[in-house]
Amino acid sequence: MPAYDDSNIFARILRKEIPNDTVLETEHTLAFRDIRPQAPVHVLVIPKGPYVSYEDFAGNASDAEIVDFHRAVARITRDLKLDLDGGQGFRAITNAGAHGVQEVPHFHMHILGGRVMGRMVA
Ligand code: DGP
Repeated sequence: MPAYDDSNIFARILRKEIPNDTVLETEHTLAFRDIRPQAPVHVLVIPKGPYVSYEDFAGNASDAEIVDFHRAVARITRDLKLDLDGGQGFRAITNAGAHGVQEVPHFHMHILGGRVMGRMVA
């Protein structure tokens, strides 16, 4: 696992050095609109802790951080009417490392919705 580099753009957002369009903030999690949206709804959900990628977060974060993160994802899908009760669904993805084409080395989940997604292709 590469060392966490706190100069990345999401670390700067967490330090409030640059602005963001916040959707939800909880004790351990921040969610905000993607600056280059790929769908009518495109939200990034990040833990406040310094985790590089999904397996870093899932393997090393506390239970409280992991639960808080996933509850935040669920709440956002409900609040933005993407869930299967109030809406028509969504896609949640995370990119890791060079093969995953991860641009920002702070773990994040993309929540995409508001249109029919393309079929998943490698
Ligand atoms: P990924 O390839 O999974 O690392 O996606 C990184 C995403 O982060 C990409 O969709 C664009 C978004 N992004 C990059 N810089 C900023 C920023 O300064 N603000 C916001 N809101 N999003 C950003």
